[in-house]
Amino acid sequence: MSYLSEEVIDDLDPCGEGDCASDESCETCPDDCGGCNPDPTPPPGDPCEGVTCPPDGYVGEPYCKNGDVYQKYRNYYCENGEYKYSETEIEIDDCGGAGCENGGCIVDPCGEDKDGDGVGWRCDICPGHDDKKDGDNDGVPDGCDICSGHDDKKDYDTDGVPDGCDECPELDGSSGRRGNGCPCDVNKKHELEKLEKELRHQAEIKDDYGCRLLNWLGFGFAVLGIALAPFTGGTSLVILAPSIMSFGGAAVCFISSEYEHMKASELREEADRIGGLASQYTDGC
Ligand SMILES: [Ca+2]
Ligand SMILES: [Ca+2]
Ligand SMILES: [Ca+2]
Ligand SMILES: [Ca+2]
Repeated sequence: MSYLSEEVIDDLDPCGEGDCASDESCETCPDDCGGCNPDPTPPPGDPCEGVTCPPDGYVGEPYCKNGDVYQKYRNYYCENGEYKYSETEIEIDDCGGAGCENGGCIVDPCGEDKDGDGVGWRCDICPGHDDKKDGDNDGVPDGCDICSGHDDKKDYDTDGVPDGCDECPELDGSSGRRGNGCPCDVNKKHELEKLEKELRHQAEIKDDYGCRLLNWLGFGFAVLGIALAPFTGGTSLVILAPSIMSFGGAAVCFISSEYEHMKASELREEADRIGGLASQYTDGC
């Protein structure tokens, strides 16, 4: 704090004594403080003023690096009136371990492996199960085996039930409801059973001596009738017809011409085959 009045200070530090006091300036006391400078030189203009840099952005093609995808990013700036740029490397795609190829992540065409068996979901043979486990080695993974322990690809009657599990391996069971590979056709079953019965009946006739005799007699009379026909004007055939019917064609001893040529043993074999076929048709469907 000053205890002196301004007048006293002025007196002590008058302008012109050679010392530029704090209350003096180039304007108030050029003698002590020197003349004021002329107008200062205006600062130079900004050289970057008016310079327009291109927009920042990615340049060049993406490329692979460390298994991921990178691309250069260019930042523009102005220096001394000229635009310049710096480039940085930016990871634009994380390939997540799948690897990078030709500037892009390697994409598995099979897609993501959702069940963890090493096969992408689009290529899974058996989604939700391990495709590599195939105990019966038929190419169908255990989890999707239709007929475990057998070759699913063997399906003789192509009804979708593999031979190994098809109770009717030679009959298309796609119409059946039990899924056992057997068809559902009651009419067919009855038709076959009827045929089997007829075959066994015909075999019995063939074995029956009495019937054989009757049939031979009937045949003999028929031949005789035909032989006499020219002499009797055909009337003998008419006369003999009832006899032929009563002997050869009589009731239980009539052999259908359809089975005439077959032996009794052959008829029984055929009956067995037809019977087996009939038993394969599902009943009560
Ligand atoms: Ca899989
Ligand atoms: Ca299998
Ligand atoms: Ca089958
Ligand atoms: Ca079948």
